[in-house]
Amino acid sequence: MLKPRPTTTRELVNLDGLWRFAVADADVREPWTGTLETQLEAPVPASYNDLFTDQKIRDHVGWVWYQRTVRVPRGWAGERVLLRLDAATHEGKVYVDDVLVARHVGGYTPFEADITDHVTPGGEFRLTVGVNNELTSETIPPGSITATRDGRRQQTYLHDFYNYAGLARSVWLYSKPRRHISDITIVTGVIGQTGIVDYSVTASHETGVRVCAIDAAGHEVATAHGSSGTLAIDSVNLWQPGAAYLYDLVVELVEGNEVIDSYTEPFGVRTLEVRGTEFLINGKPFYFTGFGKHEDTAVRGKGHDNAYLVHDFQLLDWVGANSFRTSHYPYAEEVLEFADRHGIVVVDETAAVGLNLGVQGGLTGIGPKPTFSPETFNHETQAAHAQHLREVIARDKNHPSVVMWSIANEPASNEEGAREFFEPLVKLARELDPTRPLTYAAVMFATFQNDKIADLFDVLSINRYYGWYVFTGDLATAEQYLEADLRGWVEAFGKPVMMSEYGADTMPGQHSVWDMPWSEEYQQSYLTMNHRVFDRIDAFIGEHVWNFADFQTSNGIHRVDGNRKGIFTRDRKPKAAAHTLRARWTGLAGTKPSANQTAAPDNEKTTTSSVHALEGAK
Ligand code: GCB
Repeated sequence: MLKPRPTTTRELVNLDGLWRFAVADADVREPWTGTLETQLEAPVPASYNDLFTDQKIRDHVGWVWYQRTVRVPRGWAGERVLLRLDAATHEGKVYVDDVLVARHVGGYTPFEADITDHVTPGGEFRLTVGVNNELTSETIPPGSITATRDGRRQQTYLHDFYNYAGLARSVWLYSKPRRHISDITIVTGVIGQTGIVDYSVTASHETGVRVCAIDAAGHEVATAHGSSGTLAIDSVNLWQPGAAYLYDLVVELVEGNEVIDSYTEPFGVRTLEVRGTEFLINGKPFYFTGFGKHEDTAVRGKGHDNAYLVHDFQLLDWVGANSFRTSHYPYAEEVLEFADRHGIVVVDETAAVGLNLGVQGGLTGIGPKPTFSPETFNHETQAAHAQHLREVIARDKNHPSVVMWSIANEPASNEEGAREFFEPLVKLARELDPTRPLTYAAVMFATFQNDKIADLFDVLSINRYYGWYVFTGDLATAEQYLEADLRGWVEAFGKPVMMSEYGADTMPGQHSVWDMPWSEEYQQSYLTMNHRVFDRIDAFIGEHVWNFADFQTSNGIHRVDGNRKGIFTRDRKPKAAAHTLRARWTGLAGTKPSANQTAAPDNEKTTTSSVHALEGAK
């Protein structure tokens, strides 16, 4: 699915700003008509939950309405006019005046409506978007709705991050020609010094297709004709982690000398391969350093924010991270474009978080109900997961920064039915994108002995909290269990293994000379213990700390104003552990750390706590 862009044949109007906003009553009018009678306004993009002081809005379960007036540029006569919503979390209904023009389920992927027949160039229309935040067993992520004794509806879900909702990403109005380019797929390879670019273009009508690759200096470096084919770029500049290089693919639909439609898709030339226990980018073993992140900031919730985007990437660079996972849903496209331009490697995760009823089932990880059954997560859930996978891959397939798909976080891969649920999804993902390795993040209860799906995947991503949720405060025991666990996966499957989550909640300003959970020193010691283990395992290909920053969660006795496992606070101040990571990661350039590489960078201020960490914390 192409991102709307202005080109010589297409125009784009951004509809972000303050929209009229109202929470729907239980007796919501369907279909929606009329002007919203409300005193409230809400910004787009932003989640609506934390904007207002009214708790009823924060806790609302169901529909809310956003509305604004839009004028269609008068020069668009004869063109197709489209609306594009980058996300409506978790379901969106779009009305142009009184007409329903689009409905979409899935809160983290874009959708469009062709509204040409409902609007007049030069004229105005009333745009209303209904957004519903309900999660059920037929949505990804899943959840369920219960009723309180006094009749209020409550949303429960199986992930800890807060269920922010609304229009958290941009809304666009754009034009494209009646005969237009519909999609472009780019797959790259390298032979010697030559970049090989396979492209395929789909269009609304059959016409001539001309493509041209332009380098970063604006020079044409290769051209071809036809709706699919191969371009060869001599002396190619590779897209590399930490050293991004992007080309533009300019695609034109042509008839004689006339250009009917034109679209420019940036791309990078790079290769990916899993060989034995190595993850190769451009033929070189790559070691992941970085984080699981969240789209989460105060007040905006999951609203995309370019200031935080820039600052977060600055902090990734400062701390020596080369990568992150889009835990636990695909992030705004602006994030991936930024990663493309700045050479940060991305593990792109679907929103399939919480397909696991065992997480609430105590230490056994087996819940009171089986996760996969006709009454719990079933064919409908699987169909929603498949549809989501199609949308994520369609949106993100051309990003060079995306090196792997993570198709779920912590599913009940240890339970009966997991293989039947996931095998068709793995097959689908491989059909949709044969070029990228696949992974999923394995929950603590899924061990190398009882996991039923690991062999289907290319990379084993392991979430483990030894020293936090188990053996709390006892890092010596934690170290032994962690090592045995990781070695078990390596030996059982012979695949590359990475740590996709390890972390400890930490209150900034809490200090201790002992191994005291929640203190800044404990977070450092906990990480250092994990790193000792990682460095002893050859098949180990990377470490993603949980989490980049503190983030908001649903109410729960484990959390004080959110999950505090951030290396940075929610407002992006470093905790002491940030210095520990910086000392380990800086200068690695994608190579595996070894014991003698853990010296502090020259410009690091040596704090008591960083000395403590560097000495091995014991
Ligand atoms: C996990 C989940 C993540 C949680 C984390 C935690 O295993 O994947 O979403 O936030 O644990 O901190 O408990």
